[in-house]
Amino acid sequence: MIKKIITIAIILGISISIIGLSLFGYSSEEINSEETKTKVEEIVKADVIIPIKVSRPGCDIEDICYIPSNIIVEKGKSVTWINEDSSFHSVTSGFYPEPSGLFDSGHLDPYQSYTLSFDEYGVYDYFCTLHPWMKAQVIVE
Ligand SMILES: [Cu+2]
Repeated sequence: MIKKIITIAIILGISISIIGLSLFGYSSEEINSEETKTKVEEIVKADVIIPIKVSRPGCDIEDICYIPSNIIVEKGKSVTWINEDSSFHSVTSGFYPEPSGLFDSGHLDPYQSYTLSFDEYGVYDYFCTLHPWMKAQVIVE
């Protein structure tokens, strides 16, 4: 008889624990999703990406040293580049090795971005001062 009571008590205990755990689990999940909602994420919205591994020749074959390598923008709009590579790169107007002097980002650190607005129509060729094979264009329409 005592054994039966102990068994029932153990079963009851386990059931209560399971119910309690599931309730606790549910409520902590709720708190977590609230935290996620209030978390502020800072994302750089880039128009042109300098992808990984462009510091050695090869990206020029597929024209992917800057992605896209030809970006068309409306007059007055800006373009943002982001360096997603682990090496330094630049966004420098002109053709290697002669910068035209219109714009120059200087050496961009990994994950550094550079924004420029284009207020006049034209085709703007640019390149990377560190890697002669890296070249692309901004077309302002
Ligand atoms: Cu480069």
